[in-house]
Amino acid sequence: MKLKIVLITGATSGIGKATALLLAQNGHKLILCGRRKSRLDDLSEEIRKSYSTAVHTLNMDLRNKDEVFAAIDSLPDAFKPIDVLINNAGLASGLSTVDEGVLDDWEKMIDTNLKGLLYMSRAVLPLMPKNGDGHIINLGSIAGKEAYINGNVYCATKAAVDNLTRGMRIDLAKFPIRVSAIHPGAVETEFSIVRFKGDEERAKKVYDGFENLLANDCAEAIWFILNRPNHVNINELTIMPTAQPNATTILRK
Ligand code: NDP
Ligand code: 8X3
Repeated sequence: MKLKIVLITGATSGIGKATALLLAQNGHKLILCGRRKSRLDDLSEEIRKSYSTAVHTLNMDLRNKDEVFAAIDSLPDAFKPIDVLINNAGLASGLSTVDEGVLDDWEKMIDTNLKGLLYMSRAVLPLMPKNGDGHIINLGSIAGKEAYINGNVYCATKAAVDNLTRGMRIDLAKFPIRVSAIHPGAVETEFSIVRFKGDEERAKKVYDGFENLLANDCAEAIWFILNRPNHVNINELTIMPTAQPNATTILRK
């Protein structure tokens, strides 16, 4: 695969960070985004030292459209022709039935998982080359394919990402810009710590007694998608732990 400029949202942790490291190992030039500046600084330092790859960081909150557009506007010319956008940042906040739902949690999820993804895509698209190298990969979830108990709004945001991916693919085929999605099951990252608002003990229990996916399993799937020739688009990959045959079934020892 030719060397590309790749923007990854949510690169400070989990799947985004693993993807950044895998792409850096392979020489790609990276733009890394997230709210936690010290994490962005540490990761870019690690990448520069270990792989001598060019890295630029954008410290911003995806929920704030002015911040998103200003951040993209601030890119040095050398980072502007963004070939690949990985819309990875996202979160679940809380786990409760819809009748007891916390409005602030709903807004966080809708604003990050859906509106943030849209803002970033809209800001980046004018910069993407229209020569066949452009590619967007969205992070959906098995939660967007199947609803599960108490998942309501999180599942709805991921179902929206799933259908938005289909719409984007139709709209952008004319350039052509490829559009793909990955839909993982349970991956042990900071996801559950965030969902349970810092309760690490409760988060750990989500992954007890079975072999969950690792962030790197998702990074490798992204790598596979990106490495297809320009005439091949992987529309989507659903990636599950073997012990999790669907969203609601986990075989624990
Ligand atoms: P992590 O919590 O480890 O990482 C989430 C990333 O998103 C962080 O880098 C975080 O950065 C970033 N982020 C969250 N909110 C914002 C925001 N408002 N602005 C900018 N960045 C933000 O979780 P994962 O790596 O697991 O999650 C990555 C994606 O994968 C998400 O979209 C998630 O929904 C999806 N997914 C996860 C699964 C799992 O089981 N873990 C399964 C299926 C899908 P920071 O806090 O520094 O801003
Ligand atoms: C994250 C996976 O099943 O915990 O999207 O919602 S799940």
